[in-house]
Amino acid sequence: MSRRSGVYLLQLPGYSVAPFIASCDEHTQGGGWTVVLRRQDGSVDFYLYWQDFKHGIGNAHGEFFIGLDKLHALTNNGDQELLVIMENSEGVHKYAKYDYFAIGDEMSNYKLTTLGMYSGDAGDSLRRHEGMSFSTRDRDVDALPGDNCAVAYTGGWWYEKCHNRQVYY
Ligand SMILES: [Ca+2]
Repeated sequence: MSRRSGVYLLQLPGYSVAPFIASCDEHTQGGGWTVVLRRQDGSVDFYLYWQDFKHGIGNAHGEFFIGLDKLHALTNNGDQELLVIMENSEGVHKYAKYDYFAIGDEMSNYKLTTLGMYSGDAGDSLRRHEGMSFSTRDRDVDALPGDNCAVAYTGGWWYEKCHNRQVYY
């Protein structure tokens, strides 16, 4: 492999003719990963709105989210795996890997349609979000009647219910 990790221009059929900037990881677990979300130091505010999550947040060099339209196109253009890596303050890494991952389009509220088989040592904690729609502070489509989990957790996600945390307004 001569490919190197870094920032590349990607072009996604079904998204746009024009390429966009993406970050690629060519060393973790064999490489070939497109970075779709990176949270590392709190430098970017993710308590944002539907349009922000739709188009993307931050930039490919730092904390960022690729955007739901691109994530939909990426996960509907051939089978994709999902790798989640977590690092604690002591530098210990854990991971969760899914052998298949796809989300729906905006009409479905970017529903997390499919998570494949889990492997890893971080726990299968994404499983409860399978089948959920993507909620943001201005669009509550979670599975909890009334309160908006995206407000309670100050960020967008495929929230199910958030009973274990108080909802603030
Ligand atoms: Ca709700």
